[in-house]
Amino acid sequence: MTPTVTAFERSPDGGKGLARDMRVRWALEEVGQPYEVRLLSFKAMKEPAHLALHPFGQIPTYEEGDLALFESGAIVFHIAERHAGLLPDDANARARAITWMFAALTTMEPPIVEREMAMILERDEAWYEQRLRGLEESVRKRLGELSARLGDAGWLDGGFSAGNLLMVSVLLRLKGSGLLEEYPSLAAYVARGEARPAYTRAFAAQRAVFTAASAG
Ligand code: GTB
Repeated sequence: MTPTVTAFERSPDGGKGLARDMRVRWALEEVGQPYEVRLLSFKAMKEPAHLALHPFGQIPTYEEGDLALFESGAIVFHIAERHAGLLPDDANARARAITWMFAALTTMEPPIVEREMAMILERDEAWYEQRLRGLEESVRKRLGELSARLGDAGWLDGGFSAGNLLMVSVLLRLKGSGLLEEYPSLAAYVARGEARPAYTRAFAAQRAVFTAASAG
């Protein structure tokens, strides 16, 4: 059964692939599972039909037969469990890959998002510069720790996995900020993710939505 993913009809990121449908598209491309996309306006995301799928009125959601999921991490985990390629067979290696999924979403992503939100919402506050410096230090701390763990390996904990897919997806939000670039091994790690054919296909698909919306 072909799953359906929801995505922004017009992504505020201008087609940079930063919205969270991108990680789901990437996971589906990695495992070779075709999918359909239902595009939603901000208004439609808050209407009953979508709220029945997503209690918080957000994207992405994932529908497959009578299964409906929300939360990008849970969706990527579901895809990784149902298909070969994103989680190792060895039970311990699999548990470690899942640990990296949680690390990406609960340790790395929050300070990155907090910094982004401050840059959008708090820019006019008198204390903005000081707060921004503090938030950047929080992000640097995590990047330094992650960089130390990655060392000169290609991927976290062995081969490419759902943990690496989510970690690269999260770090991509920092691309061009200067912060990621302070850690060359992490910048190279992100570039390795972006170079994967599955990533390229997923990126092109979400970019095509933005291009079509801009033309229309
Ligand atoms: N924890 C949830 C998950 O992982 O699935 C979070 C889902 C979420 O934040 N969805 C966002 C959304 O639907 C889109 S991805 N927002 C609309 C709303 O809440 O009303 C977050 C996002 C949005 C825009 C950019 N951007 O423009 O760069 C990047 C990321």
